[in-house]
Amino acid sequence: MKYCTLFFFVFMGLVASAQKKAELSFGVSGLCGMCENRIEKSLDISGIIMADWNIESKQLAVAYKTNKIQEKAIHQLVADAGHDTDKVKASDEAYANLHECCKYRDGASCSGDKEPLEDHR
Ligand SMILES: [Cu+2]
Repeated sequence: MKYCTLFFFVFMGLVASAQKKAELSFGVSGLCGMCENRIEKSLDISGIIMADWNIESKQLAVAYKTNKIQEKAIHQLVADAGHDTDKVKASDEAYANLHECCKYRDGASCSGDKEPLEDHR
């Protein structure tokens, strides 16, 4: 009986830690499929359960574990990849690293999600 009680508490502990997750959605600047890959890849880390950027609405949906990462850090990761979020602006340096067609601040436009070949002629 004693062991049953112990297992019960261990089990409840696991359930509780597994439930420490949250979801959020915020705006992220970007243009094309390459941006989508870049944004989602920037959140391909431990603690992030799911990251999905919508190219039409420019909204990024994220599911994450609150004991591993904080909301602010998520914004920072995306900004570090060169994309402005609702709360954190990308540094000029990070922005400069973007592909030419992804420079959303300068009115760039992507032709679909293909990489333009005539770029560095
Ligand atoms: Cu792009």
